[in-house]
Amino acid sequence: MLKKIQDLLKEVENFKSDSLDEIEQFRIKYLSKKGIVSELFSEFKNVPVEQKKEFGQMMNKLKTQTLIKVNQLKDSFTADDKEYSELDLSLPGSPLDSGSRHPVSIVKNEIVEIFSRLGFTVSEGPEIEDDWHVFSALNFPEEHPARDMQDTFFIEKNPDILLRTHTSSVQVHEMESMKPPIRTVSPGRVFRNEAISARAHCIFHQVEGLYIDENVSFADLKQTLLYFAHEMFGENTQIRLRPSYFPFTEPSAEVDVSCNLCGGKGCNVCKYTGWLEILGCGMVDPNVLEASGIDSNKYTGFAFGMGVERIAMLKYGVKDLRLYFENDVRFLRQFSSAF
Ligand code: 2U9
Repeated sequence: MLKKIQDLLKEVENFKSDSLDEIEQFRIKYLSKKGIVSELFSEFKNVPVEQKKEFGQMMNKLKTQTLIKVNQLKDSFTADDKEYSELDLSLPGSPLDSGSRHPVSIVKNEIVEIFSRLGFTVSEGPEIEDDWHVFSALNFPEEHPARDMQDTFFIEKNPDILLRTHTSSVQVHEMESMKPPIRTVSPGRVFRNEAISARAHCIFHQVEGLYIDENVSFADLKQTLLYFAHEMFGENTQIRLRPSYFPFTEPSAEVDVSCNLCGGKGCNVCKYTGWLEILGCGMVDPNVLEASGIDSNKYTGFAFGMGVERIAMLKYGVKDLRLYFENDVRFLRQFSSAF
């Protein structure tokens, strides 16, 4: 009996195969319920007492050596071979969940890209600001409602520190540290103390632009904005400027683009006016230039500002601003872009 086990151990040791089928047959021959190892174990009762110990040890050796051999031979196959042998090719593939940019980032990047083609640099700055950079340097009078707690988030312990309400503050830093010509856009997050609704949110994104040099005119502003409208909404887009008021620009205007859904005829998106408001703009008030140390007799400038969510709503036909902040992947995965 012991001699038989010795022979089987040799047979196991010498077994070689590069066929998965053959290896499986070998495993069944030795290790299955009715295989050689089980059959021999069932002989245990017939083994003389003085040989039982050695028989048990050799049988255990035979069993483990066979298992090791089978596993070694199976492991020697490449991952690909194994995959093919174990893969059910009739199963549907698992979907690849690739990420995509947030629609607000896509539109922000597109706006920045359009102005960079006109030579605008990109400037960024802090979201927590002081009163000077958000209000005083921008010609906001002391009693202006934006300075009110109802409209702006102030830091409780120091009313001079607040969350910026616009990215114009970044451009004040730029004017303080750079000499004209200055031609820059400032994208970023801004904060206003507003009740959240489909049309308003307490956090949103802006891109503001500033161009200061000698002889910068309102005509330069109009042509820059027309270029932007063509690039963003298509070359048949028209713009119109309506007089407005901002503390930091004089004269000031609000800018509409022709509604490209109805071609200007009127629809429910443009509320039957044929026009959609996209941004505000104007010539930088001389007080603003002087507050940052720029000679308003030598230099003039134009500025503009737009809400990114609003532009994205117009571009994608999104009806509710809150969708941008809910992070629902069913909404987010609808957007893809080169930007
Ligand atoms: C400096 C001086 C002037 C930036 C400007 C607007 C007009 C404007 C709004 C559009 C929608 C803000 O997001 S919104 O609520 N902005 O109408 N912004 S001019 O003027 C500046 C900027 C920087 C130094």
